[in-house]
Amino acid sequence: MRPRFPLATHVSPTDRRLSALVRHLGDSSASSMESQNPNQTISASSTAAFNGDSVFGNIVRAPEDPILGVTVAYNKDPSPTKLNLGVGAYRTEEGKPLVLNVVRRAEQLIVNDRSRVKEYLPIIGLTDFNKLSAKLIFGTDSPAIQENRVTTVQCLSGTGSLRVGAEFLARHYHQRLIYIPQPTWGNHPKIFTVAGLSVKTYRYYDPKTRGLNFQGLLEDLSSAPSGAIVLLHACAHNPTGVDPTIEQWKQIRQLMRSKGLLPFFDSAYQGFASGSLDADAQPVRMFVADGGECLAAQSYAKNMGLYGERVGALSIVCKTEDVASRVESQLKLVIRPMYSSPPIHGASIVATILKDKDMYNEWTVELKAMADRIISMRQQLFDALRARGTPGDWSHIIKQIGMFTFTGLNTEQVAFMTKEYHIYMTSDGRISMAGLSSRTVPLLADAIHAAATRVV
Ligand code: PLA
Repeated sequence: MRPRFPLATHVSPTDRRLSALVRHLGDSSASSMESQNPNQTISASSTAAFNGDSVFGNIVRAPEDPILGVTVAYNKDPSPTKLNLGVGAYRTEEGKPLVLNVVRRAEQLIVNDRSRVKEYLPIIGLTDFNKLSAKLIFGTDSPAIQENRVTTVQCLSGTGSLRVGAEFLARHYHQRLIYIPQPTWGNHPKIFTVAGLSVKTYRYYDPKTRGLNFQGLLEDLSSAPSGAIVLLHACAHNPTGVDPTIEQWKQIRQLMRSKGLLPFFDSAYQGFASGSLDADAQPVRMFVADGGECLAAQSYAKNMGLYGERVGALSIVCKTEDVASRVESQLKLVIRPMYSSPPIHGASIVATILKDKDMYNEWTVELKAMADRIISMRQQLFDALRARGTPGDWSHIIKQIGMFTFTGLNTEQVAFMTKEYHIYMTSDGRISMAGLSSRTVPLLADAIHAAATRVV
């Protein structure tokens, strides 16, 4: 319901007229409160509240989030065969969320260690966690780390790391323009815009080839103004599952460095693309190896299955140690008024695992098993569509990498699959391969077959 009067923050002549009207109409509560506090501003909204209307009555209902809203709709569906392939969250063959064994072990160690306390962490988080996170993404022998010119701050998962990085850039970087791929993760434009950056897109995906539009990408980055920030998915591009080859990365790096474009890597899937943590970090390491500067946002949501722990890191690689320490001092000023300091539990789990050789190895085995299961789902879905003779070329299902397949199904086909088959996915036709299992592949293949033949 809309309020009767517009919101106001100061006393305008209209407000005075309205409060006089309220008094005239005998609303004693309103007039008595006014007289108790002469400094209180009298607004039309407060008069609305005194009358029993909400001061928030004019708030328009927001739409659900395009990705997380899929789960909201899924949860409401009573169908026993419903399937959620919306959000990128790993499920086992039994369709259950997975807590890694190594994570359980680390948690047990943490719980048993009575010397651990729940004091506030420093503004930038757990020192060990930050050091180990930098090594994980830049490599243990990274010269930038050895030269102390990387600052790493613990943040609230990948999203929080992007947000802190964006806010820092908006305050301190000379160029407030960021280029993001077209398409990209739906939260990217929102994160950067709300931080105060201007967002433009560069061509990335070619729907005709279902592959990279490399020419378009190079052209768009060539015409970007010098110094512009460029958001790059470190690996397993979301939603397309299409990554540049190492040769293409080399050209992208050359172009960006020659134009002085600032790379901002989003690394939300390290280890999930190939199953190897080092292989998936190669593009980032290539940019760091040339001695140039860059930012990297890391998430442990997917590769350690720590989704709800909200654990991630932002690293800024600088030219010198002195610059890095000044950058870090400013990052603290960004973080402190936002959430003061990050949570301790998730970062302790990560640090425990990364610190211990045996646990680290166990993690890599479990991570590889998740990546391999996703790859096997790709093959099974592809085979199932071929067996059904589904019209179209579906080879992109096995060519794309990471958590998602960008199927090419359109909005109507997606809506049809949800309505008729209770299969939930984002409206752009993205499916989370990590949510599939051998048991559910036939259902999905039937649904895609029906959509491809009946909804055109
Ligand atoms: N960056 C990319 C490219 C992502 O895909 C996601 C998560 C994040 C960052 C942020 O993850 P985090 O904050 O949880 O670490 N994308 C998911 C979930 C998996 C989501 O939308 O929040 C997705 O389904 O696209």
